[in-house]
Amino acid sequence: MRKFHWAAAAAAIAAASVALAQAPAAKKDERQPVTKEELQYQAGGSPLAGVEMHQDINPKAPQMTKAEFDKGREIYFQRCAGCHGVLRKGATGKPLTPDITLGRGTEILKVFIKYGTPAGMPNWGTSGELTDADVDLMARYIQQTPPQPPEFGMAEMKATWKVIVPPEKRPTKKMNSYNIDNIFSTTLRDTGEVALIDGDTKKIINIVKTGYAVHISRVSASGRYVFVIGRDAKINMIDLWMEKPDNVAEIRIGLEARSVDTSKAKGFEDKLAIAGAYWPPQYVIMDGATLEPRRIVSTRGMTVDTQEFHPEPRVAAIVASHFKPEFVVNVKETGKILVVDYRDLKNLRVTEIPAARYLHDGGWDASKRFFLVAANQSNKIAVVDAKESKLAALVDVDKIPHPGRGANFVHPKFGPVWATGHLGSEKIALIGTDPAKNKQHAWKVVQMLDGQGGGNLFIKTHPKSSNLYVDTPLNPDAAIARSVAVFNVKDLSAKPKILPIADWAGIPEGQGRIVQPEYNKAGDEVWFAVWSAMNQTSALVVVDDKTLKLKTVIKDPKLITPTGHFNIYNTQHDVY
Ligand code: DHE
Repeated sequence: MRKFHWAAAAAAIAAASVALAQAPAAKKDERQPVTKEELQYQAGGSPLAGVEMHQDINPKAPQMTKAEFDKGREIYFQRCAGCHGVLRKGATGKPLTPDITLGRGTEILKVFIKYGTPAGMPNWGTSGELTDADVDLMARYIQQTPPQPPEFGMAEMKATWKVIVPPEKRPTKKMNSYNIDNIFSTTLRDTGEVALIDGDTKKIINIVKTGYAVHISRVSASGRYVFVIGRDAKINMIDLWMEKPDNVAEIRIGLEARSVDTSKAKGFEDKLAIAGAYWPPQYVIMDGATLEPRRIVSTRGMTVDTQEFHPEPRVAAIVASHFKPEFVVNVKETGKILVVDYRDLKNLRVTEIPAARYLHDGGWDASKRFFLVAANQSNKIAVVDAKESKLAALVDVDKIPHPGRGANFVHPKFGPVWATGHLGSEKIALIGTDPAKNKQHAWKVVQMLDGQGGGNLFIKTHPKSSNLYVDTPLNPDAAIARSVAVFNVKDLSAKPKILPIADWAGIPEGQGRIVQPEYNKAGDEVWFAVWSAMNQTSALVVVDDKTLKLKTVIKDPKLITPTGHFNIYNTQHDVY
């Protein structure tokens, strides 16, 4: 559906190009072309589609009724905002602010929207996703002044904050017989729920109601609480000590979000929680027992390289340091890493570390001193030294690194390494992480492995295992998206073994992408989600790590659209 129809588009593009050449010159665009895999990843729906926004009438823009404007806004936030930004300032996609779009005019914009471009803009019209009327509407919509979604401050947060079971009414000891360390919190993306699954018996313990399209689960320092954040910025706090683990508190910290974590430093265990928002661009520190919001900090500010003001720098990954009472907050569009010392929330001390654009996801090295995060538009990995609170290195890798939390193991030749896969290529980069004993290899790509193809999202190993699993859910080839590659970290010259996970689960061809390898606590089995559409069968597949053979398939009508799954012990201790 995202094929570029050259024959049909050639004449229109030629005409548009002439007109573009005559249009006022836009700033030089140094972004790399968008790959199919990246596009599929970025162009997810935003909860902002349903938010009422003010229509500012610009007499120079083509007229639109309120109904047309609202429809344009809805389509924009469902399909375009992920790449072009909430305020249309540009991110993976080009900026679409009126100073640019008014110069292009409706007819040229219609060509780009209908036919797409070789640089990665989808052919929304010829793919059948937008009608000609919608294309015309969107061409007019993007010439209007971008409407700004509302802010979300303390009053709005407090209005959504609920302590369902106050701390004094919670159990004083574990009230169930589950082996809590081996529970998995599995995202059921399209139903707004997580499934808590007993990793020992593979039975569902509870399906817990959460926000819309949960993104991640994180675990408190004690291992008792699970914090889940939805795309709609709703956080749910689940108590695993209850007879049937369930929600004890919830809050919304904005209108759109992806990241949450809790304080892990000695003396601060379970004391605080933190979440980062995509909109408004801010992070909030909360009470770790009740989610009461305590301190909100905006991330609006200057970009790391050109030092221009950015009005909507989204908060990407957040991790809690195990070393110091600090959170590491990664700000996407400014390319800055904020190290937030949480000892004194009133006189908050934030160290701003320059990295590169656009920071996305990452994880700790095996010693947990260094945090490695993808700067995906710069094809770099930024390394933060959490002990010194400063940048240790910027490492060049391949196209669009996407580590998830990455994978740590000891390379037979180069010592401790951390690995990342890539969205834009088949490469897996192994980076040396031991400046003390293997200085010559530290912060260098010591080896590149060849996986099955681009479209990798997650990669995983375990200290007790010699296998490295690499998924490829966004690869356009169904056979690759439905399988995973397994490397033997003791012999990296050998080709990877390919495990046909979706076939093993009996999921019909054309359905099911394999997402996120995750180990059980013992490190002897690996779980995968087979992610199908909402009206199709999905599954979780458990593989024996020693034999690489199928161990169990977990299927249940309630397991709808599983994506991420998080083992309690491994998430609590950052084991990966
Ligand atoms: Fe994610 C992690 C953002 C699309 C599943 N995702 C993250 C993190 C960020 C992020 C910032 C790191 C959080 C942290 O560590 O604190 N993800 C985004 C997006 O902006 C993007 C590109 C588009 C969107 O609109 O959301 C996006 N992500 C996806 C998907 O399409 C996935 C596969 C399915 C889904 O649920 O939408 C997906 N993202 C995940 C998962 C993690 C994640 C499972 C956690 C990985 C881990 O091991 O910790």
